[in-house]
Amino acid sequence: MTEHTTIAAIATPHGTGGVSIIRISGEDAVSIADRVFTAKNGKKLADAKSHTLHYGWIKEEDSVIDEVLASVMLSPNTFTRENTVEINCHGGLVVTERVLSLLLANGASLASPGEFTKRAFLNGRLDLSQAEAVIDIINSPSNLALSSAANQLGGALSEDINRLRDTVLESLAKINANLDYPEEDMDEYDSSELLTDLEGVKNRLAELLSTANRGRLIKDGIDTVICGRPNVGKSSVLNLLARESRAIVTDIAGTTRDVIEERITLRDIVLNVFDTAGIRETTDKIESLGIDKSKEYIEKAELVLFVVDGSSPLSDEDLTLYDSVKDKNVIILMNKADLGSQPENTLPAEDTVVLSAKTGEGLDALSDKIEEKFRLGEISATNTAVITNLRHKEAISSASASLLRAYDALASGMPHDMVSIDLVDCATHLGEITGKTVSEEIVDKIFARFCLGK
Ligand SMILES: Nc1nc2c(ncn2[C@@H]2O[C@H](COP(=O)(O)OP(=O)(O)OP(=O)(O)O)[C@@H](O)[C@H]2O)c(=O)[nH]1
Ligand SMILES: [Mg+2]
Repeated sequence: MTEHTTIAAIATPHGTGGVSIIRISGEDAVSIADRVFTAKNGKKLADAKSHTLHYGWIKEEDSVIDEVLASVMLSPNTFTRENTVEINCHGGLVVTERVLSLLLANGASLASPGEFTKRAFLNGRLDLSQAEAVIDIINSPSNLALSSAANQLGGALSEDINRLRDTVLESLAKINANLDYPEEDMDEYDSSELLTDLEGVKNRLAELLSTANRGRLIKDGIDTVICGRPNVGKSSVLNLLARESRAIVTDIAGTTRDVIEERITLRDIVLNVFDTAGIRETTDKIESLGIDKSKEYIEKAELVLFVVDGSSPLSDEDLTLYDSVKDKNVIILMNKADLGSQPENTLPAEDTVVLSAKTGEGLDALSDKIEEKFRLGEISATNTAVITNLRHKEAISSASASLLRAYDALASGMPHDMVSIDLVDCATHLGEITGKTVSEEIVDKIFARFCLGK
């Protein structure tokens, strides 16, 4: 499956900066670079040792385009496992584009999005889940998401999956050996032994699946709706979380009409926060449309921050509203704590955080409460594989279903040959994660989501 073209692309973001990097990968990377690069010491890059850095100029005919550093990294010890040259030029839009077009005019092809990483995968440098981790590292919204992606790039998930797949394949091989040579006096691979082998796989798959929901929240964020009566300080809470004046705040009830969305990071928790219109009976047409929207968003929320004005006694409206959200994942924010002590109330204390949107008091307690509700602490503590990718979750879920079928059939005394097909399915689904058993179409889809130059 090795590609023979040599590809080039700008690896740094489109814009101006100190330095831009143009990456070239493929058999002819060094010779193409030599056509446009003149070293100060007059030597050719073709004569350079691997992993060396060279100072010189990119020239078009005899005119200098830029003063650059070129690094030469020879196959196989590179990211793509191919010969690679990286040109560090000055970080201007025009100069970077000029260097790239010069390389394209001298024999390189423009890389498609993700093509460097795709080559790393095709050449066996990374498996598919590690390649996917590369894009997750780039897109990590928080430290927690980053460490889980780095863990995956390091091979934590692949090792786990390979080990499970090997166990399934070994069990299959033993079953087949018994079926193929029943007359040979081989050790009978009995059902209880088979069940024990598969039980370990079954339990680990269940464990991995149980991390998937939290994994998704780490990566994509928790959809969070701030709701409550008008004027209790919902928009002020949004502004506190966003650390900027994102929403209009006034002392007039009914200030927020439309839903305001903001992605925020609280410690390591990513929240997709929606500030909504305060809910009350109203004859104002615009406000009432806003209230309908509030209710729609509450319906879809994964977390509801229910705000009340903690400086005054709760109203019947507060309590009715709380009743309508109490079956969701709710945290009650007793806001305006700076205005004085909290009157007694009947809302569940274990779900309550005392907060002041004005002073920021209570923000730590809110972070603690969210971590506790979504059990995010366990993930940062364990450092083992966490399923953050929907494709992986689906594959594990299918593998687990096939395995369970095989396991249950064996446990109920079915003959071994009846379960082979489910075990083959299980191994195939596990192989989809690491790319051992995956279609070219899926591989193409995965890499198409990458950015240019990666
Ligand atoms: N002292 C104090 N005042 C607050 C606090 N939070 C909000 N306020 C004030 O309460 C009033 C209403 O704040 P908003 O954030 O606009 O309230 P809201 O819930 O978004 O209101 P609507 O959009 O109308 O539903 C404003 O005058 C804020 O300054 C707080 O923690 N302490
Ligand atoms: Mg508001």
